[in-house]
Amino acid sequence: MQKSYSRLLGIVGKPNTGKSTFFSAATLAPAEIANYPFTTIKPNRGVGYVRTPCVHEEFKVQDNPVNSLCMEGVRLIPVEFIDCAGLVPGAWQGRGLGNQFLDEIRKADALVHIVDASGGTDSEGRLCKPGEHDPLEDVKFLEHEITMWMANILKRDWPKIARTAESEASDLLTMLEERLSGLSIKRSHIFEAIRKSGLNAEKPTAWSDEDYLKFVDTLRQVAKPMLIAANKIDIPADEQNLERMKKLNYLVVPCCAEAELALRRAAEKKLIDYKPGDCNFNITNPEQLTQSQIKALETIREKILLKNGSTGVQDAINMAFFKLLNMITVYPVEDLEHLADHNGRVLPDAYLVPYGTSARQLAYIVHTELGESFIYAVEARERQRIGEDHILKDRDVISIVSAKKRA
Ligand SMILES: Nc1nc2c(ncn2[C@@H]2O[C@H](COP(=O)(O)OP(=O)(O)OP(=O)(O)O)[C@@H](O)[C@H]2O)c(=O)[nH]1
Ligand SMILES: [Mg+2]
Repeated sequence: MQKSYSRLLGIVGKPNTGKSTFFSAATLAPAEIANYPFTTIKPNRGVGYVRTPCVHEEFKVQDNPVNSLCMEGVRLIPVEFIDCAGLVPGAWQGRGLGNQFLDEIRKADALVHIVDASGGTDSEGRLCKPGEHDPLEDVKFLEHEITMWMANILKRDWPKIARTAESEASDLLTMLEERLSGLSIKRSHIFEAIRKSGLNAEKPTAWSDEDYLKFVDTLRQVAKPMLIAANKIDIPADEQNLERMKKLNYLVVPCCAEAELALRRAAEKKLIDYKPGDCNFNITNPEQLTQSQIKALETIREKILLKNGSTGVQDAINMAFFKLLNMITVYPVEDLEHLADHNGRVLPDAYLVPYGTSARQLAYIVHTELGESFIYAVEARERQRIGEDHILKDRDVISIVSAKKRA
């Protein structure tokens, strides 16, 4: 069993855009939802799933999932979400629930920005006529708030860090790494941000205020990658909004969080057959539904699923893990013959790991002891022996042979 969830996804945006609705749809955890700003005051945390085709059909076996679920050939791997309080302009200076909100995203590895694509909420999240507010402004403002928040955290120590990096042996990367570790910012992120911003890491004292902000802004993009969930697509709006958002260089996923929540709740009560992310559903128990409930479900089918291919919620989650964070799925097994663990459970675990993970790193992820006593691994599809440095591929089934035991 994977003890800790591999990554945390932050659900962010201004108030009243549907963050808690998205969160609830993704996790089925209760969260307060209402059509006024600042409904969420304390962040909600919960577990949802990444969806991927399971390998059991390809290997022609029946599986017994342990750390994940398998529904009709779809493997659902748990991941953690945090639903943040809404953010208003000036939050980095403490406006609204500003600093509290920003503190919540410290631990997030990637962000889903829930934008009200209908333009029916103003910059503070108050209801207005659809189309009255330009959703592109929300994208710019959120980038600015997060960058300024990060810049502010580092600002006090920056002159000293820059001076020390130049005058002593201690390098800039190490000092920034220490200072920023509480924000889930890694050395590789800092390295990448310096490289991308084209600044001279040998002479940080020469960086202007503008250079410093450019570095922090780049660091935000690298360390807190973000995609846009263009929510409330059920409300008729200017179709150009989506196109204009895509030009901002983001992954943009059209969404109807409200529809996903309705479908997930109906599926939970076994009223419909629906897996998160499906393109359609079957009503299984019509006698338990009122006419108006059936009508509402049919409207979702017609206006959202048939039109857009899905509600977009699961697509946004999958894109966050597979595209923004570049993760893959791997299935470690002990018994290569039966693709089972030591209890005979077939394909028990599916792990989400970053692309670039080696066979030995996987062994360490499964268990420290297994990593330490690693000898070699076998890839089940080709039945090929692989060495410790072998880089794993998506949907690999891997048996690890160690000096102590197999896994
Ligand atoms: N039409 C439509 N309304 C939605 C959708 N998603 C959420 N809403 C509505 O938008 C309003 C705000 O939803 P919440 O989920 O509470 O929004 P929030 O972003 O968490 O708001 P705060 O916690 O106040 O920041 C509620 O009335 C929801 O029912 C959607 O896809 N379509
Ligand atoms: Mg909320």
